Amino acid sequence: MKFIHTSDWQIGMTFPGLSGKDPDEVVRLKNIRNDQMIRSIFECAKRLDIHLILAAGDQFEDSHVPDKIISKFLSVVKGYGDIDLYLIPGNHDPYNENSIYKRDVFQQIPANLHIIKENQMIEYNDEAEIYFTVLKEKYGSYNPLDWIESKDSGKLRIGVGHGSLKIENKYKEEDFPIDTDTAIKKNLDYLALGHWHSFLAYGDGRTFYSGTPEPTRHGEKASGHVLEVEIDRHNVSPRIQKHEINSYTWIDKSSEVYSKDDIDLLFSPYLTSFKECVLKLSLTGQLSLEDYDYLEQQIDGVKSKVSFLDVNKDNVNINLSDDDLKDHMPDDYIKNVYDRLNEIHDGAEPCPSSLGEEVDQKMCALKALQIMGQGFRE
Ligand SMILES: [Mn+2]
Repeated sequence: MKFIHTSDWQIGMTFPGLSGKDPDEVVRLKNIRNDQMIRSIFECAKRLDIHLILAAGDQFEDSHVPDKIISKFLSVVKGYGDIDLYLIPGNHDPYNENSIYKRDVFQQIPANLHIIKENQMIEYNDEAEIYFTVLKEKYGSYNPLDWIESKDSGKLRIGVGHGSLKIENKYKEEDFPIDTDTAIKKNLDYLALGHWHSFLAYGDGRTFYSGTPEPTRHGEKASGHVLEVEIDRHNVSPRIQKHEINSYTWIDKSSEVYSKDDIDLLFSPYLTSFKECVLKLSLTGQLSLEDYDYLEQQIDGVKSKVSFLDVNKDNVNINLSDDDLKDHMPDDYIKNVYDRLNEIHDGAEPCPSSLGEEVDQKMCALKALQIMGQGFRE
């Protein structure tokens, strides 16, 4: 038996963190999630000749997703009539009285879309028993898969659920904690989980998070794909293959810059037509006046190559040379201040005591040096 395991589509996400950015790019990012991402998942299934997709919750961001976006979703699903999509409500789209799935727009749905509204087992093609688990609220401190019986009929046994595996430091008590031995205790050959946005293969070899097919933020280390799952028969380990779906890459990188070479090395991957990228750079280091100007030029160059760019260069110090100081300020006074600040920053010289003990002296000196450097650039 073969199927696709996916979860956390979060259709209708609004990305408040990107407010203030280029509105056209924000619209593009949202549209890809609401349309292209869904098509890509079905196209992937079609290419692999798979006719079953199991979506493990949080297909929609919340119950306020506009009808227009839902209609689009329904028409995309309808376009792949020979591929069945079974979805369970997660904590973002729970099946409660205000559920998105109770809206009028969901009254008429394509025949290949199966929205599970109660915990239930469904026999699939006489070869598998699939246990679908439904969340009815946003938070819960119980294992949502507890209801599954562990009886053995000889058929493949698959669980679909939404919540947090009880791995130490990785879950919260109100986040639908799932005991790590659930798959084994319930005699499941495969447990398809949703809620965590990065891929995870648990050590039992049968419990998996697919992760979101399209990243939602920085820090999702292993998102952007769906899982192709193949199981020969009951009590035989599943074989898993990841397939890439994502359009956008979210990169959050910290880097040190001390020279033009460092700057070139840092920016070169993004200057060669690196589209659909949400790039965040945090820079530290020290640059000459000339190299700092070069850094700014390179940042401007990358801006037009990626979708979104955030560069924090507050911690890049401008290192003024003796010539810089001489050219701009023949008076020794500024040079003496500059040398003194450098000594404080390097720890060779104590800071004037009037600043008090609470003050981070090195940081103050660095800040002052940066202000001086900036002053020289203007
Ligand atoms: Mn969730």
